[in-house]
Amino acid sequence: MQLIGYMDSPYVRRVGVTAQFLEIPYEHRELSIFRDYDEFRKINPLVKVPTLICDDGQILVDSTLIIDYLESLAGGQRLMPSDEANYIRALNVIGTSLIAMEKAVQMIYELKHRPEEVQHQPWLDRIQEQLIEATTLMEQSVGDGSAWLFASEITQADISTAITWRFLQLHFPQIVTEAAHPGLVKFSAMAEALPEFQACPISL
Ligand SMILES: N[C@@H](CCC(=O)N[C@@H](CS)C(=O)NCC(=O)O)C(=O)O
Repeated sequence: MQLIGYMDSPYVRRVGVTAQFLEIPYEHRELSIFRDYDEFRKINPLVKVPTLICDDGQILVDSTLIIDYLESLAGGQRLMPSDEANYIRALNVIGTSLIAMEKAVQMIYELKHRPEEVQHQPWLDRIQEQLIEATTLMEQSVGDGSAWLFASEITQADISTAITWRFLQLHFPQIVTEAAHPGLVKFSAMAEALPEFQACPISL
């Protein structure tokens, strides 16, 4: 099984870290959707990361779907709370972090891949506002950041939140500041210290 994409993509990293927690081995292949476009296209014409090449050669995209598949490989072991109320809360937190990732990626594409003369400031303002709102919700979820969201067990909600914060700090530390998000700073440090996170370092 091959996981394609750099860990600088939060979507790739959440798949990588999840595979580590589930103890599912994979070969990691660093290909860029921009710099390696032609090579990537030959493997997956959708040119999206993460791309997972399964052992039977089938190709999967979308981090949430890939995680679903990994959990099936792990005998149905899920990094989710088992009781219903907490399960719904975990889905809510994961959804929020996925929106934060999406808005940050949209901002990067607007600012780095669209020429300045055709950038649309009202759209940028809107994405930035959504990003800030999502990060505020993430901060509220982690509280003071000293414990996992659902007591002792780490869940996908913790993984996705921590990965999102690290990604935001790489790209937008002036917009979503450490000073305004002390809980996330502490929470992220706790997560990044784990071997499963350290096995998926971000290479820039
Ligand atoms: N919903 C997808 C989003 C993945 C995504 O947008 N990845 C970005 C890189 S961070 C990408 O492939 N961009 C290239 C493109 O959209 O064409 C997921 O969860 O995997």
